[in-house]
Amino acid sequence: MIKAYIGLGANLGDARHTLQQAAHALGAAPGISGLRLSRFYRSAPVDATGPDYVNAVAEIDTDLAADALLSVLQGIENQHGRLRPYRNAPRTLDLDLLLYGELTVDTPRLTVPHPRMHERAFVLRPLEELRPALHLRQGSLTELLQACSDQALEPVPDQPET
Ligand code: PH2
Ligand code: MG
Ligand code: MG
Repeated sequence: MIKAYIGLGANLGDARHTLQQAAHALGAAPGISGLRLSRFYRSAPVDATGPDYVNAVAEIDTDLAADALLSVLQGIENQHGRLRPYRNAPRTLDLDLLLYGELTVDTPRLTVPHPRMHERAFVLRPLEELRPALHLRQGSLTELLQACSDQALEPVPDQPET
């Protein structure tokens, strides 16, 4: 079993609802178990335009190969109407494979660890909730978060019961 971390993001449509549904679909997919989900955060777009994002990170246990896991993520993105008109375009759902155990992958289809995760507060902050003592190649989460403290990010308040 491998522990993997998935970044979830959306900035079109009902982003919170989409992230909830995506997390549920991920946890229920064959070959995936033990899902733990961070809180949801509202974040200003980084290297991108459009509305604010809702972001979160999920930890899973999986016996899928990294490539097969990526296909599961893309399948869930497509179920939520993900289009790819241009790089970093606003999106209904983005599921990024951040970490796959200790493995490094560098193929045309997949780069793991995710090449930009260490400089993005919207990944590091929710990841820190799940794995506070984690170190990336570039440093500890605490150090890396300090370096991107200029990126606006706030927890989404809990949805009131209706
Ligand atoms: N994703 C991007 C580019 N910029 N900014 C925020 N705040 N959240 C994201 O998920 C995000 C982004 C490309 O995937
Ligand atoms: Mg992304
Ligand atoms: Mg992506």
